[in-house]
Amino acid sequence: MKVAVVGATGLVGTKMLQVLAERNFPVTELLPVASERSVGKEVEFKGKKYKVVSMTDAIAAKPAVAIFSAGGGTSLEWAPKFAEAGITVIDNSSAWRMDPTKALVVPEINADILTKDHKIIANPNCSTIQMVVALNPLHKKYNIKRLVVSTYQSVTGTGVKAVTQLMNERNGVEGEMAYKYPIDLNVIPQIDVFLDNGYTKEEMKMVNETKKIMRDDSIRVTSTTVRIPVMGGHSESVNVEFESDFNLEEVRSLLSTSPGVVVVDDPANAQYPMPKDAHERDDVFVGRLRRDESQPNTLNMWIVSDNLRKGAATNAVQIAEYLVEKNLLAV
Ligand code: A2P
Ligand code: 11C
Repeated sequence: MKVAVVGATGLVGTKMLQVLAERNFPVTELLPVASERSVGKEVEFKGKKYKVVSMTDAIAAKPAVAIFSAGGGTSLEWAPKFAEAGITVIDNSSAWRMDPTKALVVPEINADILTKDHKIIANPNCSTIQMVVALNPLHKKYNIKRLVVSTYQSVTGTGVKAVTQLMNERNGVEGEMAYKYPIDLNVIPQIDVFLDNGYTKEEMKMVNETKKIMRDDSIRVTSTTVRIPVMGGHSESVNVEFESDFNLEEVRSLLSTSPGVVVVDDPANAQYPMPKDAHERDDVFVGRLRRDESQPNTLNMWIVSDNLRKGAATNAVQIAEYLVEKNLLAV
């Protein structure tokens, strides 16, 4: 199958290539796409070099699927052009996520909504994906009323520039700043721009995307998203209030048997999820499971995942795998 990866020279695009190769996605021809300035450059896939092509050439080659990770503006402009040519787009940007005509998919939760007519499919925000993978099995059992989430997000969520800023600061080298403030030895309680309601765009993504993916607008969500000097892997402290009471052992067992979830929760032996252990893993790691003793029916949990993998590339490739399995690709 012909596969286009748009944004193939970027941080997430490079991870897309790695994940496509690792999972042995049936790629017969790869079309790496990037901006005009990168056309002709080479990227590596399964030990072979491929030349970067332009958007127009990629559309003309009619891939079955195009996985986009080249920013919202690029997706808004180009995804419809691919879709018009019959190419199914899986888009990693925020451009289409809240469009009511577009599916926002985490395969473990709602891939069943996909049909052949979905030509632009949105991949959710990384911090949302890892949270809903862990929460959906609990929602099905106990009905979530309200979520209070605080995040601890890696600099890789911002891109190459932020990784460079952190390394420069660590090495005492002057350089371009991805953030307004130093990130090493610091914590920045702002991810993306502020909106009129005082929340950041990242915080509102967590609120809105969660309801859409879990197909339940009644879940109340409030979020504080924070950047920390960690190189890979987002962490989240989540306080979950259910409609009804829960059994902590049952919660543990539900999570342990849920696809994509690994429970690491052994306080006596100081075992809990940490970003350094989630690095290059596809799972969502859950620990610190305990009752919120301040009010009934409420659970505290700690959720960690590699933001570039399940938070971006792996989820997108899993969507593509589902489309192949269900024969939902047109070309
Ligand atoms: P390029 O390397 O040519 O700039 P990151 O988020 O890590 O910065 O990566 C962004 C990705 O999106 C890169 O592959 C980048 O290509 C690509 N990109 C940026 N603008 C465009 C565009 N207008 N058309 C196609 N690809 C683009
Ligand atoms: C971050 N979550 O960590 C962001 C990156 O909407 O896909 C991904 C932004 C998005 O900064």
